[in-house]
Amino acid sequence: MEIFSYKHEDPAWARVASYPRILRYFLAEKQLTIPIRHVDLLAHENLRPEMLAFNPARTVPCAKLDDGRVVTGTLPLIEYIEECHADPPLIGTTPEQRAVVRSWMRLADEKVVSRGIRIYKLLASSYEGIESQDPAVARWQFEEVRAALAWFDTLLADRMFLVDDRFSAADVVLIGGVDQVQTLVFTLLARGHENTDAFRLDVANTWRHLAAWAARVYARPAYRPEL
Ligand SMILES: N[C@@H](CCC(=O)N[C@@H](CS)C(=O)NCC(=O)O)C(=O)O
Repeated sequence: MEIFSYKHEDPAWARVASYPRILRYFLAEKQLTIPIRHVDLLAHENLRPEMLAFNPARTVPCAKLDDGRVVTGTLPLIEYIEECHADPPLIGTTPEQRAVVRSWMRLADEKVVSRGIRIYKLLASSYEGIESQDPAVARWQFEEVRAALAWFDTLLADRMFLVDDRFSAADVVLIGGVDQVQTLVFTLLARGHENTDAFRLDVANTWRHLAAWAARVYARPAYRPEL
């Protein structure tokens, strides 16, 4: 398998592309080294005809399987890698564990990660002419993210990690989202916006339980801010 993905050289900006970073963190937790071919999103390499023919969904990360077919979408890719490399198990060892972890992976993605990326696409100059852009819609999505983080904060009041007090791929997905949504303000600053306060989030000083959970993830040997 060959993975196609993207990483900005500046770690602060690397956090903005949360899906590629989630996959890098997942691989680090699995202690796996799989070749990653760089796709330069800023140069729109993903939109080139040969890339679109291979990956019509156009997003990264994606992977070319040994049989030549493409797997696209971070969650399906993580699930595939877990199936190929069972140890250490990050999704689960029983059908029930896997079902529960997958449902929390999906919730973290839907409520935080995908919204964070949507906000970025609504605002970033690199998506001009590619995605519809609207700061008002971004602002509304941002409030949805804020509500989702408050929801996760309440849930995490009495658990160590998202599922069964055991670190799992669901935590990998959520931390990628939590890191990303706190960097959205860079996007606005880069575009010369002066009033960036509307997009500022400070998890550590806002949501006690979410912050304590994040600190537990940050303390894991495989986690590195510069991932
Ligand atoms: N649903 C996809 C979304 C991935 C995504 O939006 N990736 C961004 C980078 S973080 C991307 O490839 N953007 C390029 C584009 O949309 O043209 C997933 O789960 O992987």
